[in-house]
Amino acid sequence: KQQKSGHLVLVMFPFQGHITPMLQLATILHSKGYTITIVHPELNSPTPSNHPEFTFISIPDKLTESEVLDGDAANLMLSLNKNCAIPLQQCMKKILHQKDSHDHIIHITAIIYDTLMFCSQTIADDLRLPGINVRTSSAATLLLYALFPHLDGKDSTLENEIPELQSLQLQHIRALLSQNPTDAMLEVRNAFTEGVRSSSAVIVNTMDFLEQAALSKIKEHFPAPIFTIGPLHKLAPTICSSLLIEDAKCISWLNKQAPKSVIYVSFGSLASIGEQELIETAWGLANSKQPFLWVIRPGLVRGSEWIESLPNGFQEGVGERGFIVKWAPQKEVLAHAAVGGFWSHCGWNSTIESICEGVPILCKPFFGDQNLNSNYICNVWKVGLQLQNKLERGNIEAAIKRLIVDIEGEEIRKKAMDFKKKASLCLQEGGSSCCSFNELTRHISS
Ligand code: BUP
Repeated sequence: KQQKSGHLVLVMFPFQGHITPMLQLATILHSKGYTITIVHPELNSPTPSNHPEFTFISIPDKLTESEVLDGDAANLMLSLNKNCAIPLQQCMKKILHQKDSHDHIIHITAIIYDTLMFCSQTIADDLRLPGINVRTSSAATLLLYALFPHLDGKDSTLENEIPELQSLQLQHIRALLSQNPTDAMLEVRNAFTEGVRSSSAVIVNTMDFLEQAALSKIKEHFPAPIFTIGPLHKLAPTICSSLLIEDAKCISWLNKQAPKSVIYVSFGSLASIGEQELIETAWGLANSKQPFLWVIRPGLVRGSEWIESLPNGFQEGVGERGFIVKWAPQKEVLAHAAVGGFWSHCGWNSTIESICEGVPILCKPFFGDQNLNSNYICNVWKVGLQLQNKLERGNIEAAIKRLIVDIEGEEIRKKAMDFKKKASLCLQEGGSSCCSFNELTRHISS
């Protein structure tokens, strides 16, 4: 049934860290009276029966198994956008020719698309519809995209030449840069920045107080209004869109642990480690003597189905002190009083979920924007510390003690708790995200 505010078509990028925030955004917009249609590629399709309030339309993505699994993110994004462009356009045209139960033509008020589904902006332009770009990563990452053309192949002296970089600290984002970016990388970057430049608005899942400096710089590079409406997971807390089943037994285990004693370990939905790194992590956790909750996702350990490569004697040695799950109810875990620290890969969702609960972070970034997020966590916001060097049991044991037991960890926790308060203020009436959300709905209706 068409609701009074308008009809929004949301286009999803099919990976965990993108599906969840998009569904959260859909839920919030629906609660404001919008009719929601979600268009998604076939890969990792969400479960429509969990959301009877939305219409779901699946489009063929023609991705091959090797494209999905070979790990080249830029090529995957290009294929996905190339393969989905025509089906997406046909789908939009079909929606525009439909009639509702009162025989009225269905209008589309705006196409709201994940920044990585950049083909959507061209389709919105062709159909003369507003295209709204959704960023599920930080504002700093967006700023970086504006700066990439000045950065590739350059050295750190540029930090002094380009003032924007002072807040980004070039030496910490080196992993995001490339001396020889591939053609695919350059094409993807251009498509991202073009998408943001031509969109009618940009939604960023962040909070003003976290990224004030980057946000004001972004405005100099991109003309579209930016709406900072995070943290989305707090605005739509009931959304569960996990591709794997959450293991709720870990909450009963957490209930038995002392306050702020547990280190929660999760490397997100995509990162992988080698067998030796798994062994070092296992002994580092065991030797720390702290209780730990560890997500070992199927696929986390390269060449291993699940936990068969855990070292002999490890599970017997840690006994009840350690709990391993395939997938955790992460937001509930981070909000639990027993959790004292989060050893994280620093994906953006995990970063803000931790900040919102005041949980200090032990950072071990793997790729992409995780390096930039880790730099912000440790050096700018000071709500975490970096796991130095490689995954080695001695480093791990020492870092966990620094975070959970030492006075240094106490200071970081105070800062993290302060951020928790600030994050909750953003969502209250008159708070920055609340105001930004109201402005967004005015923008959509204008
Ligand atoms: Br693992 C795990 N339970 O056990 P990020 C993750 N999550 O709910 P990404 C669980 O997945 P990139 C688990 O709460 C977060 O919302 C977690 O998103 C949830 O990292 C999401 O943190 C993971 O953005 O990589 O998607 O792994 O850095 O590419 O975003």
